Amino acid sequence: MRKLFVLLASLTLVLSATAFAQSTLDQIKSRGSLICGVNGTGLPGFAYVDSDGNYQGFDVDYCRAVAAAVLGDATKVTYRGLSSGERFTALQTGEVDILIRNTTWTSSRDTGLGLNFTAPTFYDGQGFMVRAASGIETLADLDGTTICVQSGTTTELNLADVMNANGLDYDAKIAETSDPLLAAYDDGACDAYTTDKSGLAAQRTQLRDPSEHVIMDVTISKEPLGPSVRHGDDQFYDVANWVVFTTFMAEEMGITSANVDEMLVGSADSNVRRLLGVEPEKVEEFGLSADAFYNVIKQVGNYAEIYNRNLGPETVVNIPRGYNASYLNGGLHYAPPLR
Ligand SMILES: N[C@@H](CCC(=O)N[C@@H](CS)C(=O)NCC(=O)O)C(=O)O
Repeated sequence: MRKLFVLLASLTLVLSATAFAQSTLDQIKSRGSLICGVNGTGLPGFAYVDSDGNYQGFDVDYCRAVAAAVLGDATKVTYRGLSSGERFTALQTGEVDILIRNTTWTSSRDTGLGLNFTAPTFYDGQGFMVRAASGIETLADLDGTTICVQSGTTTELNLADVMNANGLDYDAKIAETSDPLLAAYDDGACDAYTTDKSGLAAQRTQLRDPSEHVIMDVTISKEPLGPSVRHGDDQFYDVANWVVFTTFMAEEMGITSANVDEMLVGSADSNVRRLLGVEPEKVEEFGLSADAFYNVIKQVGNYAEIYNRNLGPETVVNIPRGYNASYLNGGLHYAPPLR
């Protein structure tokens, strides 16, 4: 009996060690779904649950794109809604495979927190929202005001730096999640509300009367937002990074979800043929099937499609592309060669 117990215990150990040793990419494949950490409060345009109970948004589309590449099916995603404070622990402990949650790439998140960020999917910067009637226009006008700011974010740190550097006084009204802060701002408890400008555009739509509020023409930081994975997850990191590059490349090459099938059979351009897996080697080198990046474009689209669907002029958030244009149009998105 005792021997049987020891045998069972060692078997369990070996099995769990094997499970642990399995790379994230293999775990996703054997599980048949990607566990993606997204914004849990709901951020219009980026990650929110629609009236049918489905997750939607720009960040959500990148979860779907990674699932399309790894599993051949953009719907094979299990979403975990996370607050700012929860997000890094969720990734570190393996509760999620990847974090795609309006998260800024910073050095200490690379080093101390042990994350690896892919190329940014959205170049942002921190700004302020105020009541149009307040007359507040410049940073100096914020002297002596009360500012609503969320803890556990780069937002809180940048605000302190910039106000101190400019000798400006302020009272910070702080909360761990954004809902109560936004409500406090809407009720007049703060003169200004600060976060990433994309977050301002998204959250302004949730105020009682959005037209009474303006986003100031002031940007106090760089906030490159994008997906991140754990240190040591090199193969999955490469996959996630090149899924992002696939969306850039497809836009650069004029490949869309609508014409990708024509391109698949009709293109003589070897860059297109490699990306779509007609010449399979380069895609297969990632440990993916040859049609992995084709699936990203077919099922989710190129960067412009993803951007316009979620953040473009036809949407409630409507953020001009600015730095988020392709380098071909003067923006910062640029993919290295797939070869
Ligand atoms: N990009 C910044 C800020 C990210 C952030 O958490 N923004 C807020 C305001 S848009 C948010 O998502 N809040 C939702 C919540 O946690 O309640 C960071 O990575 O620290």
